[in-house]
Order: sequence, then structure tokens, then C-alpha cells
Amino acid sequence: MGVRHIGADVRRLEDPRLLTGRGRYTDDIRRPGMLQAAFVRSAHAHAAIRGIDLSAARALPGVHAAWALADLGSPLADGPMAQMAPSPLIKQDRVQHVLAKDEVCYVGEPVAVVIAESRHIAEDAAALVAVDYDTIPAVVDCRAAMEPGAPVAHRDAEGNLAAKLAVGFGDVEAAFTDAPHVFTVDLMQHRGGAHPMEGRAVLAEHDPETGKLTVHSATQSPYLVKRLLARLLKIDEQDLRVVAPDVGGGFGPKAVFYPEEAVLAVAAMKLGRPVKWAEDRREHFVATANQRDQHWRLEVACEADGRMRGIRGHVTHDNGAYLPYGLILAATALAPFPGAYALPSLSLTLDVVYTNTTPTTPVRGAGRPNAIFAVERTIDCIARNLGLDPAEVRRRNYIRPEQFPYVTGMKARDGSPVAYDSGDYEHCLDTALEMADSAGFAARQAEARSRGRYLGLGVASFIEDTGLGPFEGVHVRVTAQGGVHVTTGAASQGQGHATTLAQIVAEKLGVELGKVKVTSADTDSFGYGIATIASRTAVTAGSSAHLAATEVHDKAVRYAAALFEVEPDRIVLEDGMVKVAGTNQSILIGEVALALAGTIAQPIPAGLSPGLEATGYFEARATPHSSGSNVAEVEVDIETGAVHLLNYIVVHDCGRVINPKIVDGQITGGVVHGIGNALFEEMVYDAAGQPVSTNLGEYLLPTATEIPPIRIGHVETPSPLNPLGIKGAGESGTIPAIAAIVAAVENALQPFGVVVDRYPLNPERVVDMIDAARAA
Ligand code: MCN
Repeated sequence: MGVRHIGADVRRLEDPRLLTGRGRYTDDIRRPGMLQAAFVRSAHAHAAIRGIDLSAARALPGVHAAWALADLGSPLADGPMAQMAPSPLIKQDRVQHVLAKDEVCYVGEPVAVVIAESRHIAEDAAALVAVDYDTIPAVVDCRAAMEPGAPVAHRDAEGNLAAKLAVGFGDVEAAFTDAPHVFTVDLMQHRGGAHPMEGRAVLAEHDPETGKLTVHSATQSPYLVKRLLARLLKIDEQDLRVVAPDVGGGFGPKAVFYPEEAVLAVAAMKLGRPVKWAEDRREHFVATANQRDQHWRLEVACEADGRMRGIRGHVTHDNGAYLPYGLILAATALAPFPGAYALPSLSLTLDVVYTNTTPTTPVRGAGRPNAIFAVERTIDCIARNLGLDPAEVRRRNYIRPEQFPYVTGMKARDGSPVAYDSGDYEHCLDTALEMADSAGFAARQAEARSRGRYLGLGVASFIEDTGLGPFEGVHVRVTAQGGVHVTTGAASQGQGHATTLAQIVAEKLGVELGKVKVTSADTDSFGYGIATIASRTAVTAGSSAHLAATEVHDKAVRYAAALFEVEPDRIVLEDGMVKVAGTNQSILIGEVALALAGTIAQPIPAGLSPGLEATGYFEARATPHSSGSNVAEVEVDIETGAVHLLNYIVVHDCGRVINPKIVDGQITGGVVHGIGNALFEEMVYDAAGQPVSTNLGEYLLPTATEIPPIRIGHVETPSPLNPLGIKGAGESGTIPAIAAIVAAVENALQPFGVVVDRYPLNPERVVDMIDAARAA
């Protein structure tokens, strides 16, 4: 048996380079003669543009160009931005242009661009651009936007409704008729951001000799950028190369195609010089997609023992000013229903609403944290009203292991029924409760209360549809020296793909891990790719790596079987060699690659094609569902409103784990994201649509001192939907975290009768909730 790499706690192969400052991010790339861009952005949430005076900017020494939309020329100035996910359901009166045409619809919308010798000259010149605005009333709150007579986010539009979505199954009306109990949950989920360490950045360069345009972008979706750029610029894709070099975090918003990518491409072509732009943090707040406000109103019908009969309700979803991501974010807010529960009936509607705020896209979890928050708050509401243990209500409602594959009643994007593949939800919950010493919690809580201190314990369970298709391909090629070069379109923003893909390939080919090198996210190196989103790469690229490595393995076996004149089933690949099992007959895998490379003097053996290489495309037709439970223990200071996380437990099932260390890192990072959402982060706008939290002093991110010990347990129920039994892990930490923390705070504040229906639970809000409950 060769060395097992899958499941091994391997340190990330990319870290020595990244941790010693040798990463190569877009802004690190320097080119001779490179110019820098700065954007003029709308200062108003809503205004008509009467005119733009670029003359002072153009006159500044060092400025090469100052352009508004019309100056970009054809084809970019002719039409709006290419749409990433058009849908017939979308009502769209105004589509964003790469630079505003005659109206701005959010603070931060790009209006003009200045290109200069240096960034500081570009910034100075941008400040000299005079835009003559005629302000128009803005609409900021998505519920107010749906009121009759509300201002419209797009001038001359009939209203603010972008689309209406509906999901459901079963007979909801019957479920509510004569239901022993009906409870109502009203929730407000706030707008946040992603805040990767590296902001967005673009470098465009055009080679007049070859006509090739090369765009480096800190993107999660280089192939999408390529497709939409080619469409917008009306150029052949073969004249366009898009590379995502090292990317310092993405977390969702970098999956979008942005105006800056198009503007820089045109600038490089028009000026004949490389042009770069890297956003600053304020731009990240206002010009990089945020994640929505959402208002949820749910009703649940249940039995006296807490078993649910049905849920019905409505969601108002603040989409921001435009729809760069189509309806995907809105749809993923509904998709996780019914969570981990065997719900007999459901009816949900969702209004996608335009407001004069920054457009929204998925941020880690992509709507799932919000849906799971709503489901889990509903379960806690049942428990609270019926005087039951929240964990017990979950147990009574869970889908049970013997029910898999479990058809939920929901429909996938292609209209096929959603079926959860495998899992053991109760086991995850019970393991998490045990790890959290929940049995001892009542005593801890009582003892603390006797000293005027308030402890709370909250639980949340979740499912996550992962491994979204259609594919992510992988090419595997063995070199004459016995190295293995793995190429894929799948971009990495820190997920450790170079390690986990190497583990899968090394295991199949019987080579040392260090022999495998992974190159990714360069559209000239690998033909096709989708994006690193939706916790999909382990399932899609991981399975493709396995398929490609299997084909390479089988080819090496056929070669060696012929060479040693034995049956193929006697050949094994281990220790970098292709061996006849139980003998000392062997050949180095590199020698097989050399033989299959051929020379004039050495033809390729009959029956074998040249090259020890293969491309794998695993078609992900159904989504594996990860699952698990989180338990949070908190202490709330009722005087200051401060919430201290004392302990945090995650028990998680992502099927077969490729690399436990990486999965633990992903979950820890995901939980930290959830902690930020639950306690600190909030993107706030004033009534006029001015963002008031545009720096990290006002918009608080969790830091190491706020993070409790996070302990992680793994349950492995392999997915039957792919060859390695994998389910995704990249967002699972985030998805249940808000629900668990909020439940813990509510539990701590039980003596005051506080019911938590919104977050973040910053000190001010906690004190207000206690005061309001005391006054009631
Ligand atoms: N993995 C594993 N075993 C499994 C499942 C996953 O070892 N059973 C490993 C994978 O091989 C991969 C990592 O865990 O190295 C995450 O895998 P996966 O769940 O497939 O997620 P993706 O690689 O598709 O990454 C996307 C996901 C998302 S959607 C967001 S948002 C997110 C996240 O990953 N953004 C991140 N994690 C992030 N981590 C970092 N450092 N930076 C981001 O921007």
C-alpha cells in the first residue's frame, strides 16, 4: 500500500511562499511604462448628471487621460455592462454602464477615470473632475421602497421591484388549518461586506504586435471576466488572456465582473501602455458589492410536541442599485429551506428590491447564513413558546439517516428535485453538545447568575448545498523527471487548492506530495473554468483531479504491463515508481513519461497515445449537502451590552475530508466571518443614501482578541455523488454561526424576556433590547 495522502493532516504547500512575502498579487506586478488609474465616483446616492468637466484633470502634469463614458469610444460607450446572469424574471429599467451615462444610482458608482504616471497624480486629477449633479430623492430602505409613492431608485422607473421569487412544496394551507400552534417570527438581517485583506485590483496590458490583451485581476472568476470582456469589447477570446494571480481573499464579491476591469482593458488598448488600478478600502466599502439587507416574516404551524407542519412567509431583499449577479443571491437566500428538517410543507415569496445603495452579491455563505438564521430562529421560537429544549425540538424535526437520499420538495436551478445525499444530523448535534459540556451548562449558568453574570448557550444546525456544477476541469501531466504538473481553471483565494489537489493526484500516482505542482486560474494555461464560489472546488476540481490522475495511472499501468509482460492488475504505482507487485521489477514514473514523450529514434509503444497526461472533467450533476451543528456559549454584560464568546463548538460533516488541517482552517475562518456578522459588522446608510460606515473604525471586523477557542469535530458521511465522497467545506463555518450566537445571547438574556430578532448584537443594541424588554 502506498502513502495515503487523502485525509492526511498535511501543511499547506503554498504557505512557505505566501508567508515569506513571496506571493505575487496583482498590485505587486510592475511593468515598464505602467500607468495608474483612479476613478471618480458618485458622491450622491441618486442624481442626474448634467455635465462632466474633465479639463482641469487633463491639464495636470503627468495625466495621460481623463475620460467619461463617451470618451471610451465604441464599443464600450455604446451599451451597458455585460450581464452576468440575465433572467426573464428580472425587471430592469436601467442597467449600469461601465462609467455612469446620465444618472448615478449609488454612492461609489464610477463616473469618470483618470490615468496618470502615478496613483497619486491620478488621485489628484480625479479630485479636479467637476461633475454637475442634479440630485434626485433616494430610496434606501428596501421595505420603504415597496411602499406606494416611494422614490424610485432609477429615474423614470415605475417602481422598485426587480423580481419576485417563490418556492414551496406540500399543502401549506392544510398545515395551518387546525394547527395546534402557530408562531410568527420577524427578522431583520443587515447589510454587510466581505473585506478580504486584498481589495480588488486590475492590471491590463495590450501587445500591439500580437494584438493580445492580458488582464490580471484579483478575481474569483477569471473565465467569467474573459467571457464578458470579450463580449463587451467585441474581441475574439483568443486575443484575450485573463489571469488571477495570488488573490488575498475573495469571499464572494470578487466573483463579479466589474466596470473597472472593462475600463482598464480599454485604457491599455487606447494608450498603448500597461494600466493598473488597485482599490482602496473606502472604495471596497462603496464600489465592491456588499451583501444585502433582508427582512423576513415567517409563520410556522406545529404540533404540541414541536414537530413542524409547515412554514409560510415573505422576504424583502435589498438588492442595491443594479443586478450584477442576476437573481443568484436572492435565490440562494431561499434555497437552503427546509434546512436540516423534514418539513412537510413550505410557501415562501421573496421580493428583490432596488435601492440607491451599492449593488449586492453573495458574501461567504451567499444567502445561506440568512436562510439558516431564519430556520433556526423559527425552531428556537417553537422551543421558547412551548417550553421545550431547543436541541430536543431539533431532534424531533431532523431528517433521519435512514431517510437519505431525502427529497425535500424544493427544486434545483434546472428544475430537478433537490435531494440531500447523506448525513447524520442528530449525531452531529449530540456530539457538539457533548463537546460543549451542555449537560453541565445549567449549573454554570445558575452559578453565574447567582453572581449577577449572564451566560447563554445557543445551538444551530445547518445544511449546505455544495459542489455546484457544471464542472471544474483538471489536467495532469507527468514530467520526465517524475514531477507532476496539475493545471486547472479553478482560482484560489486562500483555500489551499494547491495542497488538496496535489494530495488527490499524489495518492493516485504514488508520488511524493512535493513532486506535484499546481497552476491555476490562467485562461491561457487551461481552456475552461467556472469560478471559486459555492464551496464547489473540492467536489468539482477534486473529482476531476481524481479522474485525470486515474487516467494517467491507468496509462502508466498499461505501459508497464506491456514492458514487464505481466497482467495489468499486477502493476502498482508507489514511491515514484511503476512496479510489478511483489517483485523487484520497476520503472520510475518519469521514465514512463519519457518513453511516452517519444523521439524519432524511440517511437511510442503500439496502442498508447503520446504523453503521460490526461484531462478530467467531472460533471457535477447533483449537489452534495454538507451539514453539522454549532454550539456557542456566551457571557453578556448587561451593563455595557458587551457579548463575550466563551466557547465555540463546530461538528461538521463534509463527507470525506481531503485535508483536515485545511478544513479546520476553512471552518475557523468561516466562524470568524459569522462572529463578525453576528456581533460587529454592519454597513449603515443614512436616510439620503450616504454610507456612514466606510472605514474599519466604523465598520468593525472581529480581531483575534474577540475570537473564542473554536473546537471542531468531524463526522464523515461520504457523499455518493462523486468518486471520492467529498462535500464542500468553505462556507460551512459561516452558515450556522449567526444563528448559534444570537440564540446564545437570547438564552443569556432569558431572565429579561429578550427575544432577539436582528443583529449585529453590538453593545448599544444589546442594552436597548434589555431596556425595551424591561419596559414592556
Ligand atoms: N476540503 C477538503 N475536504 C473536503 C472539502 C474541502 O480538504 N471534504 C478543502 C478543499 O480541497 C479546499 C478547501 O477545503 O482546499 C475549501 O474547499 P471547498 O469547500 O470546495 O470550497 P472552495 O475551494 O470552492 O472555496 C470557496 C469557498 C467560498 S464559497 C468562500 S466565500 C470562501 C471559502 O471558500 N472564500 C475564502 N474560503 C475562503 N478561504 C480563504 N482563505 N479565502 C477566501 O476568500
